[in-house]
Amino acid sequence: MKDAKRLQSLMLGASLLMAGMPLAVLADNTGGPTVRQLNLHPPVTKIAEEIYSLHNLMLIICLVIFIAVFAVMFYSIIKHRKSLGHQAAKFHESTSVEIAWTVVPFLIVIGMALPATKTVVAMKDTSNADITIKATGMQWKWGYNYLAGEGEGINFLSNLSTPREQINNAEAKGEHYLMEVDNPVVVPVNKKIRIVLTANDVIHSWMIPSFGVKQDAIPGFVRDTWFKAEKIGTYRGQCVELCGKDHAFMPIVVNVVSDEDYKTWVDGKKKEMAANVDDPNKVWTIDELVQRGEKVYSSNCIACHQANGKGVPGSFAALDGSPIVLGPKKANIDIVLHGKGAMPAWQSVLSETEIAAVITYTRNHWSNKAAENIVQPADVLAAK
Ligand code: HEC
Ligand SMILES: [Cu+2]
Repeated sequence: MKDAKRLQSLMLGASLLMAGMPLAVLADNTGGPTVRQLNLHPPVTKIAEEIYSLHNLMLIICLVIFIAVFAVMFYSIIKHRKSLGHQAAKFHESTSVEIAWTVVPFLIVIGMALPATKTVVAMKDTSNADITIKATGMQWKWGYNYLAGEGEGINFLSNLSTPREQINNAEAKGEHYLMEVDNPVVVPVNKKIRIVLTANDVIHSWMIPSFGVKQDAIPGFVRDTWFKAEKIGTYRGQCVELCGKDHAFMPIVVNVVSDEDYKTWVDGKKKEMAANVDDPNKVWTIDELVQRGEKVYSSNCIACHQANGKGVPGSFAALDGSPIVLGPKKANIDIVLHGKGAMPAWQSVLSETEIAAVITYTRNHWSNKAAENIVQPADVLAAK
């Protein structure tokens, strides 16, 4: 009885020590990994908090078992050693020992599983969300569609914004190296956000450590998860399923803002989208298309086909000198719209104008001079 009391206070002391320490160390960190980081990220959701205390609890239980088992073992070895003249007890089968070593681990496992199950069940409860956002994993970026709740209809692509010079060591690395994007997800604080996940090509995974959220995005399946951030700030994560060559280059950034800031962002984003809607019947000049196409190319195609249009031999086809790019425009439009093998389909990702622009660009850039050198949005619309 006395021993049990002592054990209890030991555990309490240890857990207090562990709970207080890491948060102070990581106080300035808002998501990305830090140099020599030792502990989990500071939690900003209830679930992340529960995961954190479960982690500490399990660690303490393991530590106590470790100490107890080794204490008994060393005590037995030393106390009963041969040099003391100890005689081995000669018995076979002991019902009481067998019951003890079955019941005690069983109780320990139950004691660990009960609180863990409670948290896992809460993690899966995506009902009654205030806002639903679809996140689509793509090689190598994330697409976001606000499906329901305030901001419904907003959609955008979120690309790595770290400059290539930093990646190639031509420039000093920035503060959020490889953990920054051009278009972060924005959500209001203290609202339940449901994230619906899928993927376009291979399996990706969406993770924000501070939210306690990690869910695979699987092509052809729809999975969901949720979070309710309780603190305004910028939180960062990464794709955590090895998804190919640029797996390290598809970070996730979520800005948690106040209700008013969220309203302002929604208004701004809607205006921006309205201004960007392209009329597919507009007739463009070749210069306009090439100019626009260059931007589309560098944010969507460059990872595979490369800046020099030579692709990666054996993996990604060259566009410079490609018979498809130089041939009739119909086949070129088809492959960009519908994809082929490892080449993604772009019809639901890019607008008709963007597709027409990027095709026109590839037909007139590098050494390419296609006979049918211009593709209009109307051509793309007709091919859909
Ligand atoms: C994830 C890598 C990837 C991305 C991103 C990508 N492509 Fe491709 N692309 C490929 C692969 C692989 C092929 C070869 C497909 C095949 O023939 O099986 C290909 C083939 C092509 C072809 C046909 C070339 C030929 O000679 O076979 C064109 C045209 C093309 N891509 C245009 C584009 C454009 C335009 C974009 C950007 C909007 C783009 N691709 C983005 C991987 C990619
Ligand atoms: Cu990925």
